[in-house]
Amino acid sequence: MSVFDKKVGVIGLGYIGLPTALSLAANGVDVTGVDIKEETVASLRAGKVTFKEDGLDGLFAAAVAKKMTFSTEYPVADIYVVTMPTPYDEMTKKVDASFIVRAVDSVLDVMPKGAVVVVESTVSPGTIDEHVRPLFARHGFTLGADAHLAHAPERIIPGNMLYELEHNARTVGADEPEIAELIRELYGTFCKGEIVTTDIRTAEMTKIVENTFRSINIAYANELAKLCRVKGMDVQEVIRIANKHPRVNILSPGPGVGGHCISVDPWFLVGDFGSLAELTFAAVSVNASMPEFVLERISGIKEKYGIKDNSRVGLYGLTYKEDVDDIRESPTLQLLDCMKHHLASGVKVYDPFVKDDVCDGQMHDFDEFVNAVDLVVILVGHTEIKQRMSALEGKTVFDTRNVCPFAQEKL
Ligand code: SAJ
Repeated sequence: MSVFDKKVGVIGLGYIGLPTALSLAANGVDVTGVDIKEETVASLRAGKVTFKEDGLDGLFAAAVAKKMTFSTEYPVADIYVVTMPTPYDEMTKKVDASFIVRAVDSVLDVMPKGAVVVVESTVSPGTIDEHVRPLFARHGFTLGADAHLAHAPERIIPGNMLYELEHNARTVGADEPEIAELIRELYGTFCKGEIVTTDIRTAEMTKIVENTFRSINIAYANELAKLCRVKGMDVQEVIRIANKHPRVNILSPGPGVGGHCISVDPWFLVGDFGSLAELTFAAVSVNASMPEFVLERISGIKEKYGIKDNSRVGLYGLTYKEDVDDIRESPTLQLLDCMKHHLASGVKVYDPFVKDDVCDGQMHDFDEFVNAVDLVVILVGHTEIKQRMSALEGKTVFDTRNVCPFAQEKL
């Protein structure tokens, strides 16, 4: 039997689950997308995708033209792909597996014998053994006999998700080689990249390692920004030149690290391995210190340019990075938090992607925002600001993203 004869349930229709479900369906797999949020399912049933991403509307149309349904109920299926969020516990820094556990529990309530559960969510190494595996026995299943388990962590980057979904290499971890093959075939319906198979624990670890590697690289860039500031050097120029070396590739400094991956996953290593994860801890600490560093810079710049009132300071950008509408763990929100602690609130905030009011001082019109302030702090390099940069001429600009050619102040 091929995967085209199987029924697939994708559990959780968020940033990862929705594009994955749609890609499977658009390529001929019989998919039911499940989300417990009624408004998500209602919106998708009404033909409206739930977040912005290049190409998502087209993929949605291609999927619903084939075998794609949406439901709040867990279906009877042959393969379940679980794409639930995995936050970390603020106190212990360990992964919070409760969303996955609840989802797999609900799957096991309806799952027929012989089905496969694929955890796609990012988890720290050992999470599946500790939290997911025991659930099967509790529901009367024997793994490797009448139920199967796999881990296929996603790798797609918001902003370029659909391209990466199709072209990135992937990892599939499973206990049994034939299950690894089946899941490789499933992802192979839309993924043209190499699909590597391994065991579950290695798959868990590689995903965390990938995001930690990026976090450490960004932390190095951020540390360099601080060092260069002390010596009055331009960090961008230093990195640009250093990166001409064939074996050097330093990422860009910024106002902090946000999103639900790079800012979260490295903490799992810190939570699980303590002082053994010394370098990782140093890196996440440097990244976490950036909003405070930006706040100090803003104070200095206000003094230098005689800007007395915070209400004349405008923060451009609220999302965690450019051209996405996701504000989770966003550096701007972290900065606003720091400002509150320092009783330095009152600033204006604008982001073209954030239509709801999510913070004090938020404005919804670009021109009104620019006209209302003297100092513009660019915190996100959206295409919008790059295209409308001339509107900032005559203002004091503090550019934390290296997008404004005439900024008086840089990171
Ligand atoms: N950032 C910098 N400097 C840089 C690059 C990024 O400050 O040079 C900041 C961004 O502005 C943002 C944060 O880091 O605030 C994270 O953004 P990102 O673009 O680095 O990564 P994510 O979180 O959007 O996606 C990452 C990707 N992981 C890697 O590149 C190793 C993606 O492939 C993963 O699928 C995703 O995490 C995930 O879901 O785990």
